[in-house]
Amino acid sequence: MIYFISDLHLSPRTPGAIRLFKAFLARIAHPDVARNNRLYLLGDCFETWVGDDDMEDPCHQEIIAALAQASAAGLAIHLQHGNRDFLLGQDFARAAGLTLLPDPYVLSTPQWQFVLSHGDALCTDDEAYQQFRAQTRRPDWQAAFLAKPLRERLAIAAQLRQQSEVAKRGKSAYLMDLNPGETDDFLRQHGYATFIHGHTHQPATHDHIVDGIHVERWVLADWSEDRGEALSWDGAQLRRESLLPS
Ligand code: LP5
Ligand code: MN
Repeated sequence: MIYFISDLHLSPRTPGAIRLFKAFLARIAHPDVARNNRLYLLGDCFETWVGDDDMEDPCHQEIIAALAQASAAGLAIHLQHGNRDFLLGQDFARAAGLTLLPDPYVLSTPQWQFVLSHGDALCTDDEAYQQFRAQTRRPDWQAAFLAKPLRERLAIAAQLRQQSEVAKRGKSAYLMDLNPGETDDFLRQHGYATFIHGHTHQPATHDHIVDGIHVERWVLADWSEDRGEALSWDGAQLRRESLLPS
């Protein structure tokens, strides 16, 4: 099975979501099945990530240990960056036993082709966000940010989160969604592969007709304290699965 999840937004303030995630990992990385499974994390696994030197945080330790254990059991784990955790780096990847993927990433399986992305890059109507995104993805900006003391980076991230919540109140749902024309171009550029993404927190399955070809777009749900969601591919079908506390 191949599993896709995104937008877990894990932090010390989400003990319920962390429990759901650990239970999910333990199930799909059970020694009887781990080697037959694969996990794709499509961004915003963490509420924020300010640099790999923040791995000492006990909450981060707990999540990294769970990922490393699942990986050691034979589960292949792949991760894309989200807009909140784009600073996850190779030190984190090594510690968690996973590989970092580019965004977008084309996943070819013997039966089907998928294109995976966090999704934020296609929200082009949200100009304020795209400007912020372009700036904060620049290597010189990131180097300057990472050179600041950890405490200061944590404070900046907390401030940015607050500013983001305030900014979103003034934005319409349409503005924060993927731009339809950009999405069609994206599907064309990626061979009309089935598109799986997160970010918008608007779970749905959309049908696009691009150049007369039917293309599906599966939007993953974000997680909360008492519910997660995984999408699974068994070689024939995509299925949504609710993850609930045991
Ligand atoms: O995340 P979410 O769902 O709330 O909203 C996103 C967009 N917001 C963001 C910001 C993140 O929430 C917080 C980022 C924390 C990162 C930690 C590392 C910091 C590194 C920085 C330096 C390398 O992504 C939101 C979208 C929404 O998705 C829907 O798509 O609308 O966009 C915004 O809120 C952006 C605002 O509109 C503009 C913000 C201007 C802030 C300017 C400050 C610049 C100075 C930066 C100082 C480091
Ligand atoms: Mn996001």
